[in-house]
Amino acid sequence: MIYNEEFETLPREAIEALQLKRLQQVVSRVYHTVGFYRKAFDSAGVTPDDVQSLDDLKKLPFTVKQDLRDNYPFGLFSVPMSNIVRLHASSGTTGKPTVVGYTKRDIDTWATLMARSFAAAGLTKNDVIHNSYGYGLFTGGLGAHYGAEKLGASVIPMSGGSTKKQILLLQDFGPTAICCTPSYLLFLAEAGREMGVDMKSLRLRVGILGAEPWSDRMRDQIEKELDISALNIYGLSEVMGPGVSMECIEGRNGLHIYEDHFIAEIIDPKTGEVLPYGETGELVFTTITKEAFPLIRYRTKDITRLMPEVCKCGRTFMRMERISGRSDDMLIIRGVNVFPSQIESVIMDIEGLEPHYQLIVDREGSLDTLEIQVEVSEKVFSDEIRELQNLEKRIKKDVKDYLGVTAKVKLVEPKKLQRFEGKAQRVVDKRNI
Ligand code: DLL
Repeated sequence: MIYNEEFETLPREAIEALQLKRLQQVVSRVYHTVGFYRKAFDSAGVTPDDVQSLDDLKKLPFTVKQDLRDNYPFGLFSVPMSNIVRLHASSGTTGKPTVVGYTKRDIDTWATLMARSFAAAGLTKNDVIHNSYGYGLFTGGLGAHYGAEKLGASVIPMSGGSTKKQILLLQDFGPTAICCTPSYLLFLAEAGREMGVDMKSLRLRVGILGAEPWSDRMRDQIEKELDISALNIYGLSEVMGPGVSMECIEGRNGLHIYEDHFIAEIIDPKTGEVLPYGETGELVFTTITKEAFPLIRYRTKDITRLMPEVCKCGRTFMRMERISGRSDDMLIIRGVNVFPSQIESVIMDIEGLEPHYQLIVDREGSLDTLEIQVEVSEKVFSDEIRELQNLEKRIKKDVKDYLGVTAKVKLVEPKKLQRFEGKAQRVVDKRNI
């Protein structure tokens, strides 16, 4: 079902006309209400009147995470605090969190976009949605919650953690959909099996999974272990939270960007130049309807490409490909660039390995080194040493052949590596420790 048929199936020209009108409004508003933008536009020599076409967007300066930090906590809000009804924050790895604010209308827009996302996953008011995204400052929990309610579905506000209880409710409440990170769903599947639960016999039909990079191979594994359809949802707190884009169950290939609310661009992360449709680069978003915290040309650091071909589901919004990584997650091992998700794809193609891995980056002399730690299945673990050595060799060879990187490989016994309730941390960087 298409939740907002009148918007989600607009012809291309109508989408672009709507985007331009909304872009002009937001650019003028931030120029007059947010000191940071006025200064940034002035020093770039542009005024709101210079935006006469969508192409003119590229005249505007970028906004980056550091700008949010410099204006911590509320400096980029464009409405008085009395109009803010909700705050969220993302912790990040260093320093102060990034704070975002919402007006009443922003919360309603967000709920609508999440309801759209659930509908794109084939869900209706008759579904029961088990929400294991964390509730709190993280946008996952409340974002999915409001969307599920807006759709009219029954929502189970489970949040993360309490794994045994999660399994119990999955059995007893019979949810038809689950929201969590893909890595946590695999962990739940494993925990369920240990409790003697047949995870395939649950009523679950679909997973709305995101908040971290994951590969198509990981999707296959999840679908196999739980007998569900595993769909990809994307978003970031700065832009709104989950529900900036979502894969549809009909296409299952690329995520529809909600273009009536966000304008996406792909740029070369090194030069900042806008790349032609279809090329891979850094995703940049401009929000065109947000009231409290509009963002102009925000550099996400997420790497993907836009897919202009029309999807078979009938939605006309442009799709983005599954995120392959973040520009700041990219590893450079002896000059070769690799993303953790590429390593994930290679190792998950090899029989006998579990979808639990960690990448240890270190330095020997002046060279960076990579060690792949990956769990083997119970069955392989009980094999002879020689078999394990062969498996190690195979991983090394495949990683070298496909990615051009020489890595050390360490096979780890089942269930040895850390599990995560939220976003998985795949890379341990020992170089700066
Ligand atoms: O992770 C919002 C969210 C919650 C999205 C629940 C989906 C589901 P942040 O904590 O601000 O917000 O982190 C945003 O997470 O820039 C990406 O690097 C990454 N990310 C989010 N969704 C995906 C995805 C939420 N589907 C950052 N695939 C983003 C890959 C994702 N990476």
